[in-house]
Amino acid sequence: TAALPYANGPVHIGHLAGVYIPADIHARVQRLRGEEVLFICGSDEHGVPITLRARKEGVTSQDVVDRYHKIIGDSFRDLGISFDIYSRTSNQTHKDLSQAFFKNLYDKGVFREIRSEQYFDEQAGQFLADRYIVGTCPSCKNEGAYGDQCEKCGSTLSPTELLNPKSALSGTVPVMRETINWYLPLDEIQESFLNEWIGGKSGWKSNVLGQCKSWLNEGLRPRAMTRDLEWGVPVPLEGADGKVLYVWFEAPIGYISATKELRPDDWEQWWTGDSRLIHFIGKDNIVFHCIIFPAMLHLRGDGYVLPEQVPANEFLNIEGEKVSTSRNWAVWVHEYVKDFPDQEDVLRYVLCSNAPETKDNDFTWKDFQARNNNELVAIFGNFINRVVVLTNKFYEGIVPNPSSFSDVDNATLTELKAYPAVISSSVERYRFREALGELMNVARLGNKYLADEEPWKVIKDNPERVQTQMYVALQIAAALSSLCEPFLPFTAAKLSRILKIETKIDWKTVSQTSELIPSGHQIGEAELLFAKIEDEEIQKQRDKLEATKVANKEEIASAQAETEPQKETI
Ligand code: B3M
Ligand code: ZN
Repeated sequence: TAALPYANGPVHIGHLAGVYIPADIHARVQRLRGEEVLFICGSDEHGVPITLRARKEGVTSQDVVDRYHKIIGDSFRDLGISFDIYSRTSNQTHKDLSQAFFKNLYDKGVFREIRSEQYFDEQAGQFLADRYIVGTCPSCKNEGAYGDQCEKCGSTLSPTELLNPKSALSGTVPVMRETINWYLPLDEIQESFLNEWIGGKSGWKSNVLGQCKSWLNEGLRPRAMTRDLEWGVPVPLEGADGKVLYVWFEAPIGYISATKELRPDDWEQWWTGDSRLIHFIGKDNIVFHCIIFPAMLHLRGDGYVLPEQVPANEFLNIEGEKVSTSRNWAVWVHEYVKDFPDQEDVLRYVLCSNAPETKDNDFTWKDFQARNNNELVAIFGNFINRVVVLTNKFYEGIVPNPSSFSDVDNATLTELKAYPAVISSSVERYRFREALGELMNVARLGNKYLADEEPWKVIKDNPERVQTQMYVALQIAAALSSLCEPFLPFTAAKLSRILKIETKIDWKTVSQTSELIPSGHQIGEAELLFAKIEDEEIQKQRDKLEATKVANKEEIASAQAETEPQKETI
């Protein structure tokens, strides 16, 4: 699964680098290795960020989610993210399944019904859950903290912990009003299950385990799984009018309901038995995927599998600054695909080489350009181009017959066969940058082979030897077309077209046979795989970012400017 993005705005490259590209590479590698894979995602269409956005724009929540569900879905498709389904949590299957899940736990007596005083906005006439309430963070004193979280210091909060609370709806100071909600007793579940279960996860990434352990060390508290809100999945209980399921209760169930939508007949098999459940997420979602959702699945029983791995990534900054969607300090995927047509793989490549796997990382347009020009063009593209041009020049595009293999030829072909295992092993350990480095080593292997063997010189005196050299080089090119597919799917397709290899070569074949493209096979004409990116294009993107700074400067300045009184007394 890949985290369900909130349908309250488009996706930016930080989302891609942290979640969707690693998840996609992982899914594609598993498929090429012959595993049965379902890669699940969809829009998260409930929750306060959505209603707040709708309110700000003066439209309905449904309008907001319809608009962004489409934009987000298109961005993923354009970038080649190979979900088996991209669903949404406002659909009926999801509503039914999440209500049934809640009812199941309710009937088991899992929830604690707690009557408590909650903030209520008298002007807006509603309770203020989560992000409807803003105030000062008790830990770091950030004045813009939300009722569920302080984004500055990362503390998880409940509304009553905020200092100087204010309604995000009307700006008024809320009053306390009594209400009933249903709580998951995480304190009990910690003792009976979570301590031991998380304690046994020695193979999880250290950033993930670190966060989990700090939660457990602090001691978990019961957490409300229902909210007094309009927008969401209604609580399926008598007398619970005006209450919906907490978005973090039902959104992860979205993974299951999307599976059901896709595979109505065998969806349960995917969630039980020996399935390997892997959640790709960003670091701000760790507690929900490592503590709350596993607790829900565990309490549900019925053989539901628990996550085997939650390879959460850190954040990607842009040009040295934190992404800010409100300040528009972001590179939006739907804008990138317009500005860089047919260069989806360049973005995939750069974001994977730079993925924030162990710490926050930085994206810069200069680095984007350098990685394209010095790596994709100069190493990968250059190798393929030489092979295809020489094959056309020497043999009219027909793969030659090899004569006898030298030691170097044999060593090269043997090395080539090891790559599926080498790359898979990095991917299995969630080291996508390392895996991509190994892919580039295949192209380097090809370049080195050609540079050492110099077929363009040898052709004069020993044309027979060149037949073997080009045969070997073509095997490397064919292997690359399969090995690059998880990382660079558009390039893989283009390369198979150039080499006229019809079917996808699976990784078993790559590691078992030395012949991926046979003698006598006709390849096509050379085509550039990657184009050089010029300074002007990069400057344009940097200017675009700078312009948002200027725009915000004006906004900040005008907000801070002294205002002339219109009248002395009103
Ligand atoms: N929508 C949060 C986020 O985008 C959330 C993920 C849900 S995964 C079940 O950060
Ligand atoms: Zn804080």
